[in-house]
Amino acid sequence: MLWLGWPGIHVWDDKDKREIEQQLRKEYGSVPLFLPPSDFDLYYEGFSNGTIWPLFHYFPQNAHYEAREWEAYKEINSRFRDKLLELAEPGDLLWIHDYHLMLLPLMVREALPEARIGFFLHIPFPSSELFRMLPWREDILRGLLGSDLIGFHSHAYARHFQSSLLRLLGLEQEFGRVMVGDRSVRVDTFPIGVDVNRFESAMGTEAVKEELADLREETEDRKIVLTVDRLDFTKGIVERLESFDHFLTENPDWRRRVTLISLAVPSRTGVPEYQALKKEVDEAVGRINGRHGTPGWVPIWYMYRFLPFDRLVALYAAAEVALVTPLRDGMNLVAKEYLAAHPDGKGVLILSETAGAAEELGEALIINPHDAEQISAALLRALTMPEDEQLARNSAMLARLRRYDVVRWAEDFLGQLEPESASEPPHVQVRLDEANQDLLLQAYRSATQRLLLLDYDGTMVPFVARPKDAAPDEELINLLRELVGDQKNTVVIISGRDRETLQDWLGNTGAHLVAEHGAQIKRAADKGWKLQTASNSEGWKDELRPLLEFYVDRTPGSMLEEKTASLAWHYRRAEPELGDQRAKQLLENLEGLVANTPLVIMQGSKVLEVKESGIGKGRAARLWLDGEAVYDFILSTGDDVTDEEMFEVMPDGAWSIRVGGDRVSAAKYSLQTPAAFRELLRTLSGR
Ligand code: GDG
Repeated sequence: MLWLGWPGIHVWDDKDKREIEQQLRKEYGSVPLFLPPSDFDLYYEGFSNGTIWPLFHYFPQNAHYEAREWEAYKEINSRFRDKLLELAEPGDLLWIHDYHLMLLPLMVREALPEARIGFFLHIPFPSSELFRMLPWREDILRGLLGSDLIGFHSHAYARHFQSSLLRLLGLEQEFGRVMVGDRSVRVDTFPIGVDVNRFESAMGTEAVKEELADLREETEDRKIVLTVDRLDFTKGIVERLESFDHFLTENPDWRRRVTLISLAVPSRTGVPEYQALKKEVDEAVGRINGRHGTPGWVPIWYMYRFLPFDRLVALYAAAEVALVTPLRDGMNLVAKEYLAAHPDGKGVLILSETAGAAEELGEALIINPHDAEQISAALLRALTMPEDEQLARNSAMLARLRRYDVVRWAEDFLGQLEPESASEPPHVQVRLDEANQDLLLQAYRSATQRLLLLDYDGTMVPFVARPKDAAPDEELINLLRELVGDQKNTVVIISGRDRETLQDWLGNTGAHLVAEHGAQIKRAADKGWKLQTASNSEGWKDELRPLLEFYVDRTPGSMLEEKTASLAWHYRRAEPELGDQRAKQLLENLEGLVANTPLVIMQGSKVLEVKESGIGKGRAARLWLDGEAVYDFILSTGDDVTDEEMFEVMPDGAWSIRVGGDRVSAAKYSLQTPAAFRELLRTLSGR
């Protein structure tokens, strides 16, 4: 394993650089990347910590958007790429960490298309409504999508990320995967753990025992409430001090019996906002100590510095209560470390609901960090909590922390990144890779009677926002004509579209046309269409139409399509989540109405369709399969559930291909995109 990172200092002298390089390599197996100081500030304090950090922590008012800083961010990311390209060897797994390097995955992907790249974000990913404020939002998303696996601490962050992909790039996810061209990117959650063993074993050392004894003596028999953070506006330090103030005011009997030890580690001290925050915290501490302190009792012990590990562990161990109240936090390791430093299960953790850790540590006293009243009540409850309740709460959390510690976390992520263990969704098809395409081509060439059953939308052409914009291009028309022109071929275009559109768009290819999922068929030799429905009654449409229209009205962007034997409600252009929600409701409504009627409901890709039963692509395909001709090569292709009926009736030996990535399907093979299928059509037509 090799670490690559900025070494934390600027070095000008080449000899010094070499020396640092050698030492880091030898002692830590790490490689420093020295960065130009001018760009560095724009990159680090500028874009990373002045734009991304506040925006991703729900402080948009603190975020600024400077083109210069963005340029520096790109520049530094590309320096990381260059260094990585020097170091990486074929077969290496590359794991990129955090918000400073969000463009790096794509940069590396472009240079090393076959690389295995993982990315982990240590901070929250905000709601898409906040994320979209960023002027360079698409670049950031595309940068991240260069990865094979993107990890977040919590399910909520993964959801926000996926929602941004959907809303800003129109990319949908399926089984936690997103298709980017013909690559699939996985999005998953890996809540980071702590090194539990390190804390447990530190507890037994002399150094920690001594520290602990000193602390006990200094605090006498007072109870200790501990807070530990980097001094940052996301940590809610001032709000927390004020809650403690409120607690002392409300509970005067606790004066002299409790001490708040507040450890704040200096951070980003060159940035004016952080200097202002430091002043605010200093003043709050002074004010509260002035208000409540008495001779011999200082309510808040405030330390503004970095402590050695032993002293930190002793503080954790001594504290009866840990007060962890960030306004936003990716995970928050302090909460977990506090528990790890209490292997006997004693102690009470008060934890903010807006820390990622709250998703896992549900047995803690969970509070809203803006609610002084609630924090004050939680403090009282924590200080008076019976020991058996403490043990019950903590043992459940400790067991989880021991199981999913930081080593498991890293192994889990890297394991998922390994190509062989990337778990596939169930029952997916075999990819129609080059070798399989060669086999298909051989079978095609050696056949004398071929049947080609081709779906249109999502198979031969990609989906577009408005269905009427999906007309075939000239190349497709020519390809189809060439295929139809081959005496050995029977070409059937089998679609859910209405007759007029199919006739208009594809009538001149000479192919047989099947419209409305098989309700209407026009053989190439015939002049007109033939209706396939059993009953000619259309009375049911008048009954259902008002309901569908109601859904059109309450779902902006959706529309109603009326065909001879069906009514279809399309919601591709609706707001995605609203569309899905309304589709579920409509489905429920319709199910009640069509029970015991000859009608069935079909769920396609962003469409709900009611049609007469007995109509379907499977039955339509049968008309050819069961006809007089004996085919020695059969190809059927489609992309959505309406095509499944067709795949299901395919005889052994037929080539069935589902276009559009991996999904549960009766088709044998999959191709990722309509473009890949187009390429196959070209090969078949001999181009
Ligand atoms: C990110 C995310 C996410 C603190 N003071 C001292 C000291 N510390 C150590 C603690 C703990 C760490 O610093 C702080 O933990 P955070 O969880 O706040 O993490 P960050 O590194 O700031 O940042 C965060 C984390 O990544 C992991 O993914 O949890 O949400 O912002 O380990 O022990 N250590 C010593 N002396 C101190 O005075 N020795």
